[in-house]
Amino acid sequence: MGDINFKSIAEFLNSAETEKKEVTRLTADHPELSVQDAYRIQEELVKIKLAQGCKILGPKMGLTSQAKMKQMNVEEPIYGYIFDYMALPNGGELRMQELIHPKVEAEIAFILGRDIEEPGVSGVQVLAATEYVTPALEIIDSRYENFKFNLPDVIADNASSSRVVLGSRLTRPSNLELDLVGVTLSINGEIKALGAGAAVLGHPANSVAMLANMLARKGEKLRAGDVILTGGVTEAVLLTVGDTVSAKLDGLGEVSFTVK
Ligand code: 0L1
Ligand code: MG
Repeated sequence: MGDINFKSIAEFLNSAETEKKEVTRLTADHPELSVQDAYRIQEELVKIKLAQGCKILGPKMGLTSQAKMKQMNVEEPIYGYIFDYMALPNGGELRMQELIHPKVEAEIAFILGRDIEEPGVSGVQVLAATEYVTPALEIIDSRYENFKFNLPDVIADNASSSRVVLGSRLTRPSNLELDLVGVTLSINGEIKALGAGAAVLGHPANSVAMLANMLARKGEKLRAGDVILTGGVTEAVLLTVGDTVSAKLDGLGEVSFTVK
C-alpha cells in the first residue's frame, strides 16, 4: 500500500475515538489495505496512546468464536490492546456520552504469572504460566459507522477496544475446567446471551496460546502481569442508557456495571 500514511490513519482513528465520532471504514477508500498494513496502523495507534501517557493493561483477542470468524471469513482471530483508561471498576458506571455505540460481551480474563515467549506454545503451557483467571465484561465500540467493517478495518481500529470491567474475585486456573464454565450475560435481570468457555477456540487458554504465537511471529511476547481478554464467550449485545449489565461465570463469580 504505497499512498497511505499509517501514522495519519492512526491519528484519524484515535480522533474518532476521543471525539466520539463514527467514521467510514478505511477499506471503502482503500480496498487494497492488507491485514499486515492494518497491524502497522494499530502499532501507530498504540504509539500515540503511549505518547499521551496511557499504559497497556494487556492485549486482547477478538473474533475468537466460530460464528464471528465465519462472518468475517477469517481463519485466525485478531488482537488489540486494552489500556488503563479503559478499565472501569466492578459495579461502576459506563458513561454513554463518552462512547459511540457500545456493545458488551462476557469474557474470561487471564492474568499471567510469568512471561510467555516461546513460539509454538500450547494451552497447557499457558495455564502453567497463568496466575489467575477472572470474569470480565468487555465493552466494544467500533469507530466505524454502524459497526460495519472488513477485517483490516477492525484490526487498525484496535479490535474495537473501548472499556473493560474485571471481576473482583481471582481464581487459580488449576481449580477449574475453563472450557466447561457456563456464562450468562444479563441486562436488567434478563438473560440476553449465554455460552460456555469452549466457545473461545475450544478453551480460553487456546486463545492466549494463539495470541502468544501471533506475537512471537513479530518478535514480541506476553509478559508477567498482563491482563488478557481471551474473547467473547457470548455474542455482543448493544447497550442503552439505564442498562444494568451483569455476567455470571460458573465458579469464577460475577461482574457488573450500569450505563449512565
Ligand atoms: O473483542 C472482540 O471480539 C471484538 C473484535 C472486533 C469485532 C467487533 O467489533 O465486533
Ligand atoms: Mg472481546
